Amino acid sequence: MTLTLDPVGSATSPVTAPTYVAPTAPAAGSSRNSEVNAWVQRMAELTGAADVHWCTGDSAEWTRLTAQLVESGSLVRLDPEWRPNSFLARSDPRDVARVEERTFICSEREEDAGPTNNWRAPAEMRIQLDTLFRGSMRGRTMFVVPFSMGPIGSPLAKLGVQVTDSPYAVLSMGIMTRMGTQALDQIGPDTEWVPAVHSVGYPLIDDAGVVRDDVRWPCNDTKYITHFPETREIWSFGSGYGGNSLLGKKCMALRIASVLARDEGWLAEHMLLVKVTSPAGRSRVLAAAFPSACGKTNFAMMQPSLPGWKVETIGDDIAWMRPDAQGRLRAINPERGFFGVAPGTGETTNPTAIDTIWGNTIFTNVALRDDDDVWWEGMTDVAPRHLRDWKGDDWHRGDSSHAAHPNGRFTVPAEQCPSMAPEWDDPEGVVVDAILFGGRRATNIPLVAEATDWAHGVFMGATISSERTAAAEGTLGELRHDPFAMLPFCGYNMADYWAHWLRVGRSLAHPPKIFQVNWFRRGADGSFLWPGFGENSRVVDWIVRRLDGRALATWTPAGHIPWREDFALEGTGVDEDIWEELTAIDTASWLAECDLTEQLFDRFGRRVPHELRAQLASLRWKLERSAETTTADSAAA
Ligand code: O2Y
Ligand code: MN
Repeated sequence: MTLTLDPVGSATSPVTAPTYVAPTAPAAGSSRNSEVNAWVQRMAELTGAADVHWCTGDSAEWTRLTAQLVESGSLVRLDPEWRPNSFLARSDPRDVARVEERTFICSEREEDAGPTNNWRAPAEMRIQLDTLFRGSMRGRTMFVVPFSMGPIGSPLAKLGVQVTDSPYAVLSMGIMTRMGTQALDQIGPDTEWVPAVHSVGYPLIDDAGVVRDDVRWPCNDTKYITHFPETREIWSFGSGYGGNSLLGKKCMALRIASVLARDEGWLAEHMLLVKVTSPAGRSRVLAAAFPSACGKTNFAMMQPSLPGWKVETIGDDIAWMRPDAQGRLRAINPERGFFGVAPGTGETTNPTAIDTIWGNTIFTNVALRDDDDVWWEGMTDVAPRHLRDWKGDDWHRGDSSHAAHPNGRFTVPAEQCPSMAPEWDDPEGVVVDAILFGGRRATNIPLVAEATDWAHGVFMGATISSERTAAAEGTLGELRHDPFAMLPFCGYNMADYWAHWLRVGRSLAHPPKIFQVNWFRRGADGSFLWPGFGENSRVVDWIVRRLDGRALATWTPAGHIPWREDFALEGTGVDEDIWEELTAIDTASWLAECDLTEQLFDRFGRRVPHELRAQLASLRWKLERSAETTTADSAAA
């Protein structure tokens, strides 16, 4: 429904910001929570929006908005025979990804944001935001988007309300969250909810009242993605893209939720969730953290190569995990859709994702085929002869430029994924049996290692790292730490977050076992040692047998690693020599890495939990001892 505001004036009559006309009674579509209504009113006044639309999230709204965006040229309707109810969006080329350098945590004290977050004083940021948002929606509709992160009514779910002037964000939030009336109904007079303000920062009427035409992808060169952890608010300005504009995802479900989780005794994590079932029919749930662009969606939708195994998807990006009354960790996927990277997703790498995106999908920054379907690098082995690239320009097979942007995306409802586990939207969540931490490591980190206990597992999570793979990212090969794969997503001081993990572990009678995995180790010739993809089911097999106490392992300073004889290698081409390389713990390079870990810890000073300093000291001691033993052994030989 649409609230009435003063008219914004014609193109020739300059106007000041429109004045909000308060409805005399709560308008249909407004909230039972008076704070929500008052906040919506304040935001409409601040932004000068021409009107206010409370989103219902129903199919009529979807049909109306998509039709409007097709009409205005912001969306291309794909051929409904190939891809029913699906659309292509092409963003402004300056607005193609999350902007970490423009992402801020505005806690009262800088040390509470910690050295890995950009920090601004809340009062200072509020002044800046007030200036930016004042009049930022002039001439536009402000959409009110109520959303639930987690199944409606789940004890683990959290509610939010986003206001936005981007219909693309509305449609995407409708796919990625439980959005609209059903979420609004959950917000009673005393219900906790997170306000999230978003503007693309492209008003259609300027301060002087001069009107301008809209553009295909409005945005602003000035961008701010800001979070206020103490007051639990999100303010995002200037970008219409992904994590910058779908505020339920990274902003709410990770940055703000990590703070809520700290205060309430649970964990908000950048983790996929899968249910794995062995040939014997025993099911286990694994949560796994990998830094961005490490193939999380592929793992979440894995087709196991090991006969008899089944992997079912619960979530591909975010897990909320809470201790239950039995002292186990219970998890939900707070999202309702996938915002997956398109390039590299193909019939061979991820056939399940390809099946998922049959329709009802918004594609962003991928290429358009002449027959009005989509294409991207890696979708098929051979590119179509002619395409329109992600910018809408002519593209011919053999051209050196990318047809799709490397961060091109598909946004699709999770329920369309054929590998979804029936429990994926169970409001009670699922019990987590194991947690995996992975990075993209060419060296040092073995294929898989089991932590000796929770504190060792937290140490593994805190030291997740990847080598830089492109010179553009810095010195090639240099180690980049991404603790818990949460570096861009932790809403408070990362060292306090480690302490929180240790605290949660102590509160669990039946904690999940923790493992470190690495699919990306390379041999001396630079080639990958492990085939990855569906073959990762062999690692899953070993992990699950470890949970059952049925797999053999060798102790190393890095944790327990598999016995080759007890690891399902047949058919992989991984021989004894390759296995040695895949699992080698080289003392000298591990000791050198300990120095880098110390440097990481030193950035946080005295806030690093003593348990993690002790883990580092113990690792060094074990490495030095194992070096002495090896030297003594070879001397004896
Ligand atoms: O660039 C963006 O806005 C998307 S980033 C993203 C999207 C889905 C899942 N994970 C990520 C990420 O960066 O971790
Ligand atoms: Mn992610």
